[in-house]
Amino acid sequence: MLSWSAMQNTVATANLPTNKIKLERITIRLVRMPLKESFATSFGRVDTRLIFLLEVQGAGETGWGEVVAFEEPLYSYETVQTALHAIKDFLGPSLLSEPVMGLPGIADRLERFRGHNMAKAGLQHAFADLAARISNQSLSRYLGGNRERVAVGISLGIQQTVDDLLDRVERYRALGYQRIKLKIMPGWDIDIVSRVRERYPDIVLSVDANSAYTLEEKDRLKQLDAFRLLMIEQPLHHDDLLDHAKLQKELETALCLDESAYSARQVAQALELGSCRIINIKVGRVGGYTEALRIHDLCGAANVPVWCGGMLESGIGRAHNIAIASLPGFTLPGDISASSRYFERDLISPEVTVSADGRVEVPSKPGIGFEVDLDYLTAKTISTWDIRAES
Ligand code: OSB
Ligand code: MG
Repeated sequence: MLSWSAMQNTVATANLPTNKIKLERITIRLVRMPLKESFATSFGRVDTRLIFLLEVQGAGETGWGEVVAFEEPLYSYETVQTALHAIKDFLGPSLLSEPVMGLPGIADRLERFRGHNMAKAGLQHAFADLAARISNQSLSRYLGGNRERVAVGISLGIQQTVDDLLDRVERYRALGYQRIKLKIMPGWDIDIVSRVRERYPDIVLSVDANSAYTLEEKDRLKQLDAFRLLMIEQPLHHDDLLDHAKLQKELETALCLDESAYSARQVAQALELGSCRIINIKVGRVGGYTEALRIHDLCGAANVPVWCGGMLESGIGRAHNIAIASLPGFTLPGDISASSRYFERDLISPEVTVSADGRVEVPSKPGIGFEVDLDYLTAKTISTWDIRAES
């Protein structure tokens, strides 16, 4: 395995363009989008998304990004309001002060500000879309992606009854999703996984606990070994590595880190400790594309598969997920579902669709490759702010 220092300048990040771009304006929009169906996890329930959009302007082009934070600090400490504060008061102005030299230049500029990964990632999203459009290439190509389609799975929230869950497994399996992930928590775990596995002996199945267990409950988690799961995602504390390593030694099933894998440094340490055998990459959680690419490369060097996680994004965030999932190391299906799974109507056109064989097409048009539906977006916008370069 490559040492941490050898990974500082990695293949994918080294290939990112560093041409100079002057950013002129950053526009923030908060857009209210109710979910068609509420999404319940071990940390709480989400009924509606306050979607945080960033639009950056420079060199006559526009780039779009999404800050994936929720309204409440339950999945992570970041919220819509902390991201608003961080971007308006610190991160945004720092990008407008002088031209930036590509994504690596953005990362350098933001590095001195600690934390606020989702806020930083939203800015990297918007810049990457802009830079890809300026160079007239797809975001996928700009980032080093090489797939025309990405494999997708679905994440099913905790339901009222086992029958409700079985209905949804049937519905999404029939729609083609290649992997089904069940949210679990103590009391909604062994029995429901057993029922799903019994009815569907052959589907690719995984579970995600969002940190709902402690190492003391390892005997319960060991029972999951009976169900041939692809992985158990983030069973233990949200920033733990050591207990996950202890648990992984006692399990046959691969562990996957989500919440704990918030930086390349953290992932390098997880791999050295043996905390997991799979990594979920969310560009938001890790603070942007530059860090996501580092994680992609270091997992590749260690033969650890990665896949793209989701945060119930609007089509704009989802377009970014499709682009990163087109990189070669993303060998497992992502949590990238069709627009219609989340919303009555999405903010982009065309909407994201999933083929009968469980794939989403990677757009080849410049930037994110989808049109932003400005009329609909404006109708749903609750507030906006402009940040401009001081002249
Ligand atoms: O842990 O992966 C997670 C949704 C919200 C917060 C955390 C998670 C999730 C999902 C759904 O699993 C992913 C999606 O469909 O966007
Ligand atoms: Mg997760």
